[in-house]
Amino acid sequence: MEQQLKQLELEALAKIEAASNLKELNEVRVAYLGKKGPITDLLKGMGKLSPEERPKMGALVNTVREHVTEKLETKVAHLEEQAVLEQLEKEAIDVTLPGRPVRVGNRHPLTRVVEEIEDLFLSMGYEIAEGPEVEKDYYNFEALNLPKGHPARDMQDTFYITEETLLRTHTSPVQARTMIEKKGEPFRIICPGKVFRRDNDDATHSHQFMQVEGLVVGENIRMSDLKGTLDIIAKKMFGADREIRLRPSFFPFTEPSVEMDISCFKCGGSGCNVCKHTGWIEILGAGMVHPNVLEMGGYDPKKYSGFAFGIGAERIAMLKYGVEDIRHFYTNDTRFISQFQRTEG
Ligand code: FA5
Repeated sequence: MEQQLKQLELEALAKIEAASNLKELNEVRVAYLGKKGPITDLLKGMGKLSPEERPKMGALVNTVREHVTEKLETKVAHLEEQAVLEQLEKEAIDVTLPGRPVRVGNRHPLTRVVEEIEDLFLSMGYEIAEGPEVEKDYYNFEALNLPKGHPARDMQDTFYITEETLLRTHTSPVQARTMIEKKGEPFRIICPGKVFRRDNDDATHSHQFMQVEGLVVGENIRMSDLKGTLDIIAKKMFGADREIRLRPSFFPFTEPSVEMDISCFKCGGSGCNVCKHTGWIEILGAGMVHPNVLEMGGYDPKKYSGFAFGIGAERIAMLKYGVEDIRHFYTNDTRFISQFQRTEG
């Protein structure tokens, strides 16, 4: 029996050695140490041995079982480690491979135009002002010399929330608000922001669009100051060789009022489809602040004067980037927006 046990141990150890995976090892475990295995059989046969032999054989069986178990466990640990190493090898990351490109967004062309205008005016000592998009009728119209029932209100119909509250039709209410806030002190501001009108949407009109308002109030502010400032805007936005032209116009809050054209940047003034063969393109409304508006804002029109302008940001962006339909700005089609990536300047 002792001989038989030694033989079994050698066999089992050899099979463990030869096993090349966990499945084979498990088969060896079941075959030799399992309930139906030869070692268990031997233990069962112990009853037939003489009482003197029994403890010796019992100890021997246990030693064999321990050897086999130990060897099995060592081999299992080895195979598991092997498996982890193989997996690591297989899944190794090649850090020298080029990375997957990350899609980087870019600024919307309208944001870019507004920021360009802001930078220009900040560099000239202007402050940036803000005002509410849901505005009082008083600031949007009345404080701008447009009392209730004034016919010029028809030019800017809007969305009313109540009789007295509306979506602002232009950024000009910020003129009235800033004058009250500044309490008679001279100032220079620009105010970019969203405005709303009950206009039908088409290629050049939208019910919501952006304006940038400008307002300077102080002593001795003259029409020539306005003209010089507008000239700087035109050259900054459309190139150093742009000429400007002021045409008489009408706004109830400025007197005199003008509309500014720039010489066509495409044809240089000789006439093309961009300028509708006139050589000039209209880009903004402006004028000297009306004395009534100054007075309502708390400034003495005999001492103070001022100029103001209102730029349509979409109009500038359309001209600058050659966009033929204003609706492209609002549909959030990334194919449109991503075209402006390379013009970053
Ligand atoms: C005004 O809104 C005046 N507040 C501008 C102003 C300010 C004049 C200060 C004097 C002093 P107007 O209604 O012309 O003016 O609009 C100004 C600009 O907004 C236009 O030149 C145009 O570029 C743009 N605009 C007007 N309506 C629309 C619209 N429906 N969609 C897109 N842009 C528009």
